[in-house]
Amino acid sequence: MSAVTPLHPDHQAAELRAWWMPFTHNRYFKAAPRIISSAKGAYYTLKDGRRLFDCLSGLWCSPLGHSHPRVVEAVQRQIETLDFSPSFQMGHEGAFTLATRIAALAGRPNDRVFFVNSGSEAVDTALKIAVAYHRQRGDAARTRIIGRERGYHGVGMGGISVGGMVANRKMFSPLMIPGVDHLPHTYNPAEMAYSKGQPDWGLHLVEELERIVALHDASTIAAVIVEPMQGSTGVIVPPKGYLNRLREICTKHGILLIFDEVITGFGRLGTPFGADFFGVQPDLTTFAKAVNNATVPLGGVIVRDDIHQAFMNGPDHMIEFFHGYTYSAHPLGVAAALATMDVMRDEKLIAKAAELAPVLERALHTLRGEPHVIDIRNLGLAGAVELASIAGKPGLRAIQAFENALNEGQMVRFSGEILAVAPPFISTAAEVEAMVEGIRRALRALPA
Ligand code: PXG
Repeated sequence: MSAVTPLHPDHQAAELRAWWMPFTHNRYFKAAPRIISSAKGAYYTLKDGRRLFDCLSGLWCSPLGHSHPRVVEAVQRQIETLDFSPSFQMGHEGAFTLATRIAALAGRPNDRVFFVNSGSEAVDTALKIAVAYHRQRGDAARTRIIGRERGYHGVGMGGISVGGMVANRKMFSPLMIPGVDHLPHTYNPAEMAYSKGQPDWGLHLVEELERIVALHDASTIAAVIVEPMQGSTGVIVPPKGYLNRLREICTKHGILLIFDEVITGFGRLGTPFGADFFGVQPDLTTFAKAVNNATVPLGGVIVRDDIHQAFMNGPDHMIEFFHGYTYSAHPLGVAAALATMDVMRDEKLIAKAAELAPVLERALHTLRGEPHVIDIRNLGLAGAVELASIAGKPGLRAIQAFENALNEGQMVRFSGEILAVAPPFISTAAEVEAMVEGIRRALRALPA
């Protein structure tokens, strides 16, 4: 007797066999594949001809829509001029320009930017900088990192360790970095269901950091890492005052505060960074995704100047930080980022996201009372609709809603029982409203 699930005939189709798809129900997908063939602006076209509105801006990463002509042109020009440039012991001008512009956009013109190729690498890099910084200062016992339940910080060994999504952790427990603890998540539907924007309830939960500090002693803690708004776990919005208080507690104990802004960076909340939205400055900021509209993989870490300075000692000819990637500051990624930032500035797209945010909030909350809906949350140009599970089949309801939405021309994101939306900044108000009406019909078409 074999414990292996027999292959559905389609799984054996030569063209679908080899790619083991990431974060995907591979067997389910390959039984009924959904193949994207092209994208332009806010719409995808599938191989079967269907045209779909891009409700999540790719995977939260393409706020300009797809193939923006200025980004396309910049990448084309770059590939003809300098397709690759080593960034170990050499540099190219675009990377210096981009670092300067990102620090300026963040309102931190004196700070430094370290480039990587993904959000996961940005997180692992930030954790390394945090621990190494304390060591550089002679405070080498500060090694612990505090994450948060339901946090998502990518899939590197550091990221899954500080992250708080159980499925991403349970199979890999022996690989976790030691000395990590977690704050409780702040989601409590009994207290905050259907909140618009930041919930009034939950500020007290931040005091758990004091308890964790008392348990381990501040002298052992290097950093706290949180997403200003938890994105992947379904738009979990921080309670009013939570991040301000988190900042206070970290400062009081000499603990670095890392904001993982892979989703909230570059305009998603209608401000350049989440830090601007909440009026709370972290010490380190990770970014990726929207920095270059996801045209070419690129991410990075913004580092407070004095943290960088702590590494600048020893002989000048010595490497100060033994870290980096072959593709750090890849010229194509950099060119795409410079063009993306130009477009955001010239088309005032961050202000556009801020203008669309109330349109999304109003429309999304009209789904209250639709079949199986148990909560609706929103912040900036992002929102989530949570559905009640089918008894004994967790996750299936959201898949069905996702498939129904595809039939309505809407490509939403689902995860667990949550539908998430974060439309492109170039969307019109009418498109945002049409997206919500498509979701409404998708919900009404669900089995009882
Ligand atoms: N940090 C945060 C806050 C993220 O949201 C990562 C790190 C990792 O980034 P990379 O580039 O390594 O994937 C992320 C990624 C979703 C979804 O549907 C979210 C992410 C990625 C894919 C899908 O919510 N976030």
